[in-house]
Amino acid sequence: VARPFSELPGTWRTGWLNLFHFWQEGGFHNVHNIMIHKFQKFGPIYREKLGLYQSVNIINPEDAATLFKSEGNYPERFMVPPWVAYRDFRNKPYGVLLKKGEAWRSNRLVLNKEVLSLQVIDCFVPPLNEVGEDFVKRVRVQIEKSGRGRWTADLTNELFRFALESVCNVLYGARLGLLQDFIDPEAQKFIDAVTLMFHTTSPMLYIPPSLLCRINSKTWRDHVQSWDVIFRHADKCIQNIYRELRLDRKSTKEYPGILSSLLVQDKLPIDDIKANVTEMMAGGVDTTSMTLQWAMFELARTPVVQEQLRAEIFAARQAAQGDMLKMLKGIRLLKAAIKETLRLHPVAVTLQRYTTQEIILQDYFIPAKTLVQVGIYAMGRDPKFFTKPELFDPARWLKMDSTYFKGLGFGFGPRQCLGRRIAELEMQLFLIHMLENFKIETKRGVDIGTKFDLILIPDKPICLTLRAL
Ligand code: HEM
Ligand code: 2DC
Repeated sequence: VARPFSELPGTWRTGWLNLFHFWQEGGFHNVHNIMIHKFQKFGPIYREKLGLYQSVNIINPEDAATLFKSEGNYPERFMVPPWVAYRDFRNKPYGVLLKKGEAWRSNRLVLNKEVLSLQVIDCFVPPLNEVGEDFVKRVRVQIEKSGRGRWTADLTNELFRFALESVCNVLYGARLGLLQDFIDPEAQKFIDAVTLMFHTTSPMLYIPPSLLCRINSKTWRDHVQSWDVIFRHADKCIQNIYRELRLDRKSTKEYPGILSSLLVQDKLPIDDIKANVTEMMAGGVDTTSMTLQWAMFELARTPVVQEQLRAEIFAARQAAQGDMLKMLKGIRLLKAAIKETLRLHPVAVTLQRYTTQEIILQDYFIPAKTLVQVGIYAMGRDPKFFTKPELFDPARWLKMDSTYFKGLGFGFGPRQCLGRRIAELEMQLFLIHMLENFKIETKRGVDIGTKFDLILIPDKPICLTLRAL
């Protein structure tokens, strides 16, 4: 018979003391490394209490499988307190990110059809492809300007602009023009607001929403201002489309975009549509751009892999004869390279679920309603689950005997990432165009670490060189 919950290893008896130690260790930016340490110290399962929040942490793919298989039809993850607090403070509606129960599920089922389903994702290829091609044009201009056949830069903001342009072209069926030299200052403000919103979230992660508005700290005020900018700008974009629809100005494009489809269908209340489109617009900036930056960095450090991908892409291009949908079926290694990037550099340090019933993990009873976190960052770097984890080796995904519950970068099940298909296509098309046109290089021996800023990001600027092929 399994062991009782109270016998779980870990330092869960002293919540506030832990939070203090955590803060002392610079924990707010180091959550991912602290977790690796704790798994080394306590083994594959440990219990923890930070402030008022208790959790059980696991690292084993088999345990992740046990957790997700029991999650039921209304899975719940950790609700990021400052995000909830902002919406309650300003009286803004929740989208699927923060909804629960039936309200979450009914929204999510409608959105799945428009954002995630196989029937619709082919429609995203032309708009995303167009933005990918424009990014290449922009790089070419920069290379020309340099007069040296190459362009060296920190691409962070360029990639933010690319990512926002991409997700908006799919959401609104319209270009914002963010890959031109002079861009709408409002759009840049939106981009900066999303980054600041993430940045100000992490220090408030373990403070309950009810306390947050009352303390009125600088962090909280910056956080509120960031969300204000995000909601205001998203609302402006949404109004534009709404007006056009009402004036019956049909766009000339075949695919009108996710927002128009949702409005025309009329299956969700307008406030829910707005809340969800806002979340997708904000969720589509830092996530894909950071992943692409890491991907290019890893490819620059492993030129052999970069050449293999280029060869695969050239072959797929030949075979597809200009048919992009067909081409996307011939790039197995590139898809594996994106998985491999998310293994080493996941956006989310953990996946979390509240248990709905008692389950057994590592031979311990875990009661219902417990917050269980899967440490996907720690899992991706553990030699028990990935041989030579430090190597960037996309082919491992094609030859591993079992990938069972190991590729979890977008989460799992009915609550997995809503933007997954958009993100995957956007990143595949971007990398196709970049590798067809440029050699990606970086200075040797520069070590880039990881920083927790709610999402995981590089701890210093990554400098990349793009050389015309
Ligand atoms: C949720 C990762 C891009 C919108 C999530 C979750 C993860 C994740 C791990 C939690 C899933 C779970 O609990 O099982 C990523 C990664 C991305 C990415 C790695 C890109 C590399 C995007 C994009 C959008 C988006 C482009 C918007 C179009 C969302 C939303 C949720 C979510 C709305 C909440 C879904 C719900 O609770 O029902 N994402 N994401 N994400 N993501 Fe993403
Ligand atoms: C952060 O301990 C660390 O995709 C916490 O696009 C647990 C936690 C809970 C939810 C996670 C969050 C972490 C990281 C960022 C995630 C978020 C769920 C969705 C969000 C993973 C791991 C993200 C980035 C969304 C954000 C959409 C938003 C801007 C509207």
